[in-house]
Amino acid sequence: MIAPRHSREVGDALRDGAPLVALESTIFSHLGLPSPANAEALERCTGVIRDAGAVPAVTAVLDGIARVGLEEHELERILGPARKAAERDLGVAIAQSWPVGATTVSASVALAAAAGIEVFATGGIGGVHRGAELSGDISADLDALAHHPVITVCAGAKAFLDLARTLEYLETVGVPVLGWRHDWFPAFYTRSSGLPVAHRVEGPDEVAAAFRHRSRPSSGILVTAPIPVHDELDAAELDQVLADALADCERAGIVGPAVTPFVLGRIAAATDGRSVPANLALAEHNAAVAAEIAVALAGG
Ligand code: PSU
Ligand code: MN
Repeated sequence: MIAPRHSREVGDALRDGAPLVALESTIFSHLGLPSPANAEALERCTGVIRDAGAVPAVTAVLDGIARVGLEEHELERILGPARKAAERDLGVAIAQSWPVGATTVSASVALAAAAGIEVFATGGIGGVHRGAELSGDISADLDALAHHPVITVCAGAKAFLDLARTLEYLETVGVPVLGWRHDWFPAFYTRSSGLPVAHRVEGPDEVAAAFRHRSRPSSGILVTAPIPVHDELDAAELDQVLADALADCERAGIVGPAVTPFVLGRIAAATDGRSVPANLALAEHNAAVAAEIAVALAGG
């Protein structure tokens, strides 16, 4: 069993029952965002969690040790080169003493659960890939949401995935999808994918209550918070960018865990960095929503 090491601050918060929000590290590494936007994203996400009265807990593997909460001077290590670590890779990253393992959503919810943290914020989750009926490519994020008692707050998933099948998968494995003051599953850069979410919620108390009364103690909940209105990008323009990125991926013969970082890189390049402010805004917004939920959970 994995027993992550806490930072001093996270250990204190856990002992005191103070609100905590876990964060992944892939989004802040070169695999998720270009520099220096990745550092800004980390600063804004941790800052907004603190402003709301909660404690941020960045997950990672550093020098072969699984971590929940990093000390201030360690944060810069996740901004540089890192190896992508999904949940199944955690044991290997420890066994092989990886210098920097950047945790994905699946690894982060696993570490959060192991530490006893119930709320996690990210940008977008992985999902069922387009063409998965042939490739079988379904992100381990979805299985992890179903198997760890953690509330994940995201801005939906990027539309290079098959969002309809992603929602079907979540229904099958029993993960409730709660739209944060919104009726539609968001598509990351845009507020609505055109696909309805199972339920709409109006605030943190409703999410906290739905979590407390879930039927399976070991499973999680997905909260989808759309990108703020003034940060939303143009859907038609994005469709072309996503189609080109997927075609490049196929031509390059990229498969497996390399697919998502490759496609993310092509999208960033094709939008000439214009997608980056939107990405930062939604990540910060999700962290703020997660902190509100963590505060509600701690107070109830
Ligand atoms: N989608 C994004 N940005 C990201 C990721 C996904 O818009 O940074 C990262 C997250 O860490 C997510 C992972 O958990 O990619 C999913 O990878 P895969 O599709 O290989 O499961
Ligand atoms: Mn995959």
